[in-house]
Formats: sequence, structure tokens, C-alpha cells
Amino acid sequence: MADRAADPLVIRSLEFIGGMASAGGWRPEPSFPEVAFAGRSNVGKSSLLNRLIHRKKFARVSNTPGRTREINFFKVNDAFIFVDLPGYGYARISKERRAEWRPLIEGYLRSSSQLRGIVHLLDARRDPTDDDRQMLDFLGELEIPTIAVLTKTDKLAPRERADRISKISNALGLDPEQVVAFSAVTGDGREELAEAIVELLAQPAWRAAP
Ligand SMILES: Nc1nc2c(ncn2[C@@H]2O[C@H](COP(=O)(O)OP(=O)(O)OP(=O)(O)O)[C@@H](O)[C@H]2O)c(=O)[nH]1
Ligand SMILES: [Mg+2]
Repeated sequence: MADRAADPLVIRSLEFIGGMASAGGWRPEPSFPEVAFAGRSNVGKSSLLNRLIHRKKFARVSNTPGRTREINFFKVNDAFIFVDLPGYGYARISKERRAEWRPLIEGYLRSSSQLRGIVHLLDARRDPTDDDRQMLDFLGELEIPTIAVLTKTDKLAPRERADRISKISNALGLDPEQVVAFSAVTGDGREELAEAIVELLAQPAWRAAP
């Protein structure tokens, strides 16, 4: 267990504040800084969030990928908000439903004057998919500050690790140093990610409300 005294993100309070189900639908007042978590369905967003906040089951971990269609808001320390975005790219749902993430996420972004940035999760074992690229292009177009995280690194053999990290970083056009290698199982990368998120939260809002 990491030394809690050195924890860059100490969790003092947590509150689930609700879900946004459609573009233009309910969302909490944007009065606290927000960081949102994006990635393919099943990539490990909810598991990463739980690790980050030192809880086992606060964000729901799904056995049924693609089921979470809502954007979920969690208030942390009465100071900022973590936003669990719905996973994209689940192959077994219809094409129309696969494309649903975009209007919902656009609707979220349009109403998020306090957003500081996005944590984008990619599976460390796989090359970025077309859906990942679409998401990357989208985030690039918006010029939104993004932290790239490779998940499930516990599933890599130690000798594969550096290779996979450099291969995916390359594919993303990033330096391997800029990418956080993470495992929700071992907690590897949690401190590094927490530090990056705390830094992001201290930045000015990504853009003012329209
Ligand atoms: N070995 C391993 N398994 C993981 C890790 N992170 C998540 N998983 C598993 O991957 C599956 C999906 O995890 P979730 O956290 O629900 O993924 P998600 O991205 O929130 O999925 P959706 O909400 O459906 O988009 C679960 O069976 C998790 O236990 C990890 O770091 N290591
Ligand atoms: Mg989830």
C-alpha cells in the first residue's frame, strides 16, 4: 500500500450527484472544477476511478460492457467533480447506439464551463482502435487538455511492458513519458495519475461557457 502521507489526492469525502442521460439533459451546476474520464467500453474507467478514490465499488464496475449510457458525476472533497463518461465502441451494440456517445459527450462539453481536462484510457494490450482514434481526433479538435492512461498493465508480462507502452505512445504521437501506465488491480500508476489530475484541476477552465 502506498504511503498515505505522500498521497497527492487524499479523499476526504465522496458523493454521487447524479447522471446526465442526454445532450441538453440534467447535469449538475458547473460550479466546481471537473475532470472527465473517457475510453472504450470495458477499458476500465470505473475501476480506475475506484482506485483513484480508494474505494472498492463506488463507481459501478460492469460485467456487461456498454451498459452505462449516462454520464455520472461524483463530487470529491466538496471541491471538484469526477465525471465518468459512457464507454464507446462496444462491438455488440448497434451502429446507431455506437454513435450515441458523440452527441451526449458534445452536450456535456457544451455545458461544462468548469471542465479542466480529460483522462483518456486505452487498453495497454491493444493497439488503439478506430473508435479510439475518433475520440483522439475529437479531443484534438477541441484542443482539450488530455492525460493518456494505459490500463490493465497487470495483464502484460514484464518483458512486454516497455514495448507496449512505446508502441501505443507512438501511435498516439506522444512521448512514452507523457503516458501513465496503470493497473486497477495492483494500483500501479495511481500516484502518478493522481498527481497529474491534481495539476489539471489547478489549471484555468479549458474554455468559458458559450
Ligand atoms: N486485470 C485487470 N482488469 C481490469 C482492470 N481494470 C478493469 N478491469 C476489468 O475490466 C472489466 C471492465 O472494467 P470497468 O471498470 O467496468 O470498465 P469500464 O470502462 O467502466 O466499462 P463501461 O462502463 O462498460 O464502459 C471488469 O471486469 C474489470 O474488473 C485492470 O487494471 N486490470
Ligand atoms: Mg464504467
